[in-house]
Amino acid sequence: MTKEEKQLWYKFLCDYPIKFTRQKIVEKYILDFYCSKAKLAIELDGSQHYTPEAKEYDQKRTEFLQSYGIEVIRIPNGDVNRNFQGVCKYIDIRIKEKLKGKAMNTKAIIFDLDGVITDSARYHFAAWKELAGRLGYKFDEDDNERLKGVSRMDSLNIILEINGALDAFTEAEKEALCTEKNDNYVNLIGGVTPEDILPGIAKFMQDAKAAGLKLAVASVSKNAPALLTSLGIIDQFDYIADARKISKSKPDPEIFSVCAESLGIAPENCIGVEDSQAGIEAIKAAGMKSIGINVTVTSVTPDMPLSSTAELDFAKLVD
Ligand code: B16
Ligand code: MG
Repeated sequence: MTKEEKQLWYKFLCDYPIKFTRQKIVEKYILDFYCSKAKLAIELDGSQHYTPEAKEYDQKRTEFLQSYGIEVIRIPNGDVNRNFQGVCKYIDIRIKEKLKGKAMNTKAIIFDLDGVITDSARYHFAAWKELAGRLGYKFDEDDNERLKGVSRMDSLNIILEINGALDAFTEAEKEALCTEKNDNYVNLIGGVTPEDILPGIAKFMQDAKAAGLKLAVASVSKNAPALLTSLGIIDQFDYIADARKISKSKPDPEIFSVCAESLGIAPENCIGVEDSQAGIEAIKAAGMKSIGINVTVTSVTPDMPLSSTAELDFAKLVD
């Protein structure tokens, strides 16, 4: 292999979401590149591999590895030189085929938005706090935990309930209070840019897409499309739930179920990512696996609890 080829391979294999090992030893053989998750070996063949003796040797070696359940892909050096991108694409396709139905049960990742993709949860809190302050109501961070994943009107009702004021306003007045909170919120998120995507999210999305998974957003926020546009990632998703058409707040599974149905993927093949207890309950009720991001209240434990989005690692899902 030339130095340039080595660099190209290094770049491809480093960037690839599923891990490869170089010079993997399997009994008496050394494999050029090996992906243990897919049980796939990549062998790079120079001209010395094309003599009848070498071909026979390689054939025996392939059969031996097959007896270990390892598939061997042989790539002539000439192909690497002529069309390296094509070779990478081919390896990618073979890996996906190998993982399909085996390790990769997951076919879609469904993301909550506020508190998962970006830290807009703190803006929701600030906007409600401003309204509560004007009304002379108590509202602190603990109270705010109950609002995560909950629709605008349901959130207002929780604040009113906390303050013994459930009957203090007519429906029209409550609508006006919700509008006031939303105006505060829209103002606060006005300066959001791609820089506000939480750590680890972009890489996790990129790796999932590279492995052929579908991505969706299950946010009950009516501001979700605007926020995703400001973050510059709205085009990355295969489906974005329309909060205006969702009639039940999390913990009801409706929004996650709608995402799975719209993607045409069974719930058991979906993973939901959430930062709220209501969201984790919704994911579980929808029959999906859950990743919890710093979920502090725990009536239902996430299948994979993480303390921040920076810990998201796509390779850990492929097991
Ligand atoms: P909006 P998520 C939810 O978004 C928030 O967690 C929740 O605090 C908010 O009240 C709700 O969206 C409605 O948002 O007022 O913008 O329509 O966590 O489901 O992404
Ligand atoms: Mg959330």
